[in-house]
Amino acid sequence: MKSFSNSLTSKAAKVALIGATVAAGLVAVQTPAQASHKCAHGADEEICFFRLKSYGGGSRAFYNIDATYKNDYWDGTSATNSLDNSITSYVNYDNYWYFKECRYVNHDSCIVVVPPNTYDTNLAGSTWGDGGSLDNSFSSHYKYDLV
Ligand SMILES: [Ca+2]
Ligand SMILES: [Ca+2]
Repeated sequence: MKSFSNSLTSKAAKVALIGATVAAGLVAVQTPAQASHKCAHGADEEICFFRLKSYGGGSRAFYNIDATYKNDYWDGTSATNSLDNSITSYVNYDNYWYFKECRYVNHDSCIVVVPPNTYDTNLAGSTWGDGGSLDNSFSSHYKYDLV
């Protein structure tokens, strides 16, 4: 009886181990290296960010929610110059979706609402609630509709 019991315990342990491995694999799949793509400058369903005012410097766009700009790079060409804390202008080309910009990564302090078909040519002209400039401060964003 003792060996039978040990056998069951061993099987249960193996199943638990496999479950943990599968769970770890799913987490890895859900965190892509970067979610951004080349800005199409007018494509529907995307928000396009720019490094300098008036849509200057590098650009980069998103279709979906993004938890950190630290792994998104201007024009996808540099592995050292990320969008994090370096966005100065933007255009939301989508006709339906709202974006909400966050001051920090992982959707912390998301205050700036970007309605469909809106833009800002120079974020240096706007501030967060505490007076800090919006310029070079965006770090992540949500995407949502009003329903
Ligand atoms: Ca990202
Ligand atoms: Ca920031």
